[in-house]
Amino acid sequence: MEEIEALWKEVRELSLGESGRVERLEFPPTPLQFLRDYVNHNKPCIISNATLHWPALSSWTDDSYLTEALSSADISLHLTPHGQADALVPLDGSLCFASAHVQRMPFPKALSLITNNESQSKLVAYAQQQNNCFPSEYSALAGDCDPHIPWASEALGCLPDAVNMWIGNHLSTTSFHKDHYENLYAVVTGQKHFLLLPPTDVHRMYIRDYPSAQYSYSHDTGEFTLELEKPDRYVPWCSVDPYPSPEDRDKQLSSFPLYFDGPKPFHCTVNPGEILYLPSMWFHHVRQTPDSRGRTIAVNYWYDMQYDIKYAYFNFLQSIHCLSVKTPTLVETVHEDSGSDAWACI
Ligand SMILES: O=C(O)CCC(=O)C(=O)O
Repeated sequence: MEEIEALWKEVRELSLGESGRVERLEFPPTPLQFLRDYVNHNKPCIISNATLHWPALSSWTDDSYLTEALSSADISLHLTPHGQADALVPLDGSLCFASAHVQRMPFPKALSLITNNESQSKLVAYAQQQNNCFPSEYSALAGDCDPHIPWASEALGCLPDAVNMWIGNHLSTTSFHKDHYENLYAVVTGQKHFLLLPPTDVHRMYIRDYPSAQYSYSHDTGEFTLELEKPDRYVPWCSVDPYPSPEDRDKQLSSFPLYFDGPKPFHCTVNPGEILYLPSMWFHHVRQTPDSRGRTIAVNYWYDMQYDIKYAYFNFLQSIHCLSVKTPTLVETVHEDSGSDAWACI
């Protein structure tokens, strides 16, 4: 295990830096600079003044512009009781991987559900369809943003595989996960807060298989039900909640010491007009602060990643099963002078 902890340290010392901050570029890089300094190093950065020419930056702050442009568009809205779509939630005494109730509805109705801040409401709506929804469901807004990010497309040698729209409120949260894409994430209004961990920190995420479950929402009763998928299906998912509730805090800290006691995650806030380069395979957790109209809007561009030697190394690392060992007898047999939270690699 010491070798794996040394790896976390070394990638920070040699490449990512030890401050826990994500580098900010004042202006978009050239394709060469982007490729050489960030993509090749699998290193995130934030690019300021990246989208100032997009009409979206001014027009999407106006609800009536959006509802008129999309008056006849149906969009996919994700509904959950607490704002955590695709996340671990308790069911019958254990945790399951719960997917949101997804409903297609006219955009004006969807926007009013997203920005509905009634404190007694038990429903959190998040427009977060991830199937290249921007050019399809939101095609009326296509002229408000660039169809791709030119310096990124040139550096990566391709156009994006998918462009997605994200419209959420202060409760919308995305739990820790990773994607097999190079991600250019542009915030249009409101702010997004990311926690990031490099792929080399995979063992700190405690990825486990969870039974998959599905929320259903009844508009008549205003209640959600959550049921396990039939036939059973298991989803490998990160176990760590980096912002546990006060009641859950001690349990999280003691169950996931490698996350909570290890190097701090990279933390950044992405503002309107900025793009986060989120490299492929990085673990990310996302929260948001809405604008004065109660919503955060972002558009992201997923580019295919290179399945190269870094990918092969990562798969190898992930295949080494490290267990956080709590049983003193087992610890002693594996690593004589370890503390009570020692590790075994098998
Ligand atoms: O904005 C979010 O809530 C999540 C974004 C995300 O996970 C992604 O772009 O891969």
